[in-house]
Amino acid sequence: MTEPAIKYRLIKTEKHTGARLGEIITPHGTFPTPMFMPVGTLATVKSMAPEELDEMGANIILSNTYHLWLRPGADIVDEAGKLHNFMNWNKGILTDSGGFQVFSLSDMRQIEEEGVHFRNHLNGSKEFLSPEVSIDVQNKLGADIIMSFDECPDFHQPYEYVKDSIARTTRWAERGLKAHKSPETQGLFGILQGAGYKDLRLDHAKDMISLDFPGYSIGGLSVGETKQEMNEVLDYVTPLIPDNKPRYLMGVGSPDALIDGVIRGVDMFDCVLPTRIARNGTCMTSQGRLVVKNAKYERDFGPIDPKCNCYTCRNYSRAYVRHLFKTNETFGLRLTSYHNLYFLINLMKDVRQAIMDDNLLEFREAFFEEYGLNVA
Ligand code: PRF
Ligand code: ZN
Repeated sequence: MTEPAIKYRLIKTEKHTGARLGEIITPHGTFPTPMFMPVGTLATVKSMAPEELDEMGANIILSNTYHLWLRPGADIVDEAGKLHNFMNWNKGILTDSGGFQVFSLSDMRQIEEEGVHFRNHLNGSKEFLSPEVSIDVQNKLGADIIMSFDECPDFHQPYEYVKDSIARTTRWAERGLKAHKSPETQGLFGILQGAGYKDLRLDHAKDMISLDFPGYSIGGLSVGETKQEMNEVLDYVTPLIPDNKPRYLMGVGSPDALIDGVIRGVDMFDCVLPTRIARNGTCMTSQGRLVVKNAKYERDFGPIDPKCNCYTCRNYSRAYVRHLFKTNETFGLRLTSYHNLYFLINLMKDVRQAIMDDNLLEFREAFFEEYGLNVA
C-alpha cells in the first residue's frame, strides 16, 4: 500500500456550527483549512507574481485542464517539468478537470457516454474530452490535487435529466480512477452533483463516497440558484462526507458564501471573483465593495480598506489607485488584485481563529453587519 498523495487532518470542530479547523497535507506542503484558493486559469494568477502570492499567504492555487490542454498543450507543460516548474510555484496546485469549462465556454457540445464532443472556443476546431483524456492531461500537468471529469447540470434542469447525468458522472469518475497513473503524487477528488434535488444529491454523494476518493468537491452550486438554495444543499451534503476527507466547494468566492460554507463544514473554496472584479477596479473591503474609479475618491488619500494590512493598503491611496485606473496603467489592477486576494485569504485566517475560539456565529454577524449584508 502506497501512501495517498493528499491527506486531511481534522484539528477541531467549532462548538456551535459544523465548521472545521484542519490541515490539508500535500506533496508541496501542509496548509491550514478552511482556505481560499486563488484562480490561475492559464498557469498564472492574472498579473500576480508567485512571490506575491506567497507573500499574501496563498497556499494552493487553481489552474484549468481545459485551458492548458488547448494552450500551450499538456506535453509542453510536462516537458517543462510540470506545472510547478513551468510557472515557478512551489506550493500547492489544484487543477479542475475541464468538464465545467467545456460546458461554459465551448459551442456545440455534445455529451455521450464516452465523453464530450465540442468546438474549441479559440479556433473552432473539433475536440473530444473524456474521463481518460482529462486524467491523462492532469497527470501531465502534475497538480497536487486533480478533479474527476464531471457534468455540471443547471440547478433547475429537469429531474430526469439530472438523474441520468449523475449516473454518468459516477461512471466517468470510476473510469477516471482507473486511468489515474500517479495516485501517490496526485490526489484525485470526486465531484458531487445533483442540482437542486435532495434525493439525487444524496444518491450521488453515497455512490461517489463508496468509491473512496481522498477528497470530495461539491459541484453544481453557484450556478444561478439563490444563496438559501445553495446553503440548503450544503446542509444535507457536507455531513455525508467522511470526517477524514477534505470538502471543496467549487467556484464560490463571495465573502458571505465563504463564511456560510465554512459554517456548513466546507474546507476549501476557489473563485475568479476577487481577481475578476479587481481588474475593473472593484475592491472587497471590510465595509463592502468599493469602486475605486468613482469620482468621490479623487482626493481620498486614505487606503482602500483602513482595516487591511496588505501591500496595497500599506503603501497606496484610493486617489492613487483611482488615477492608475483612469489612465489605464496596469499597476492599478495589480494593486487591486493583490488587495482582493489578500482580503479573502485574510478573511479565512480570521475565520480559522473564530473556529478556534468557538465564536464563528458572532464573527459572522459582525462581519455581515459591517459588510452591509443581511445577517438573517
Ligand atoms: N464542476 C467542475 N468545476 C466547477 C464546477 C463544477 O460543478 C463549478 C460549479 N460552481 C465550478 N467549477 N468540474
Ligand atoms: Zn488591502
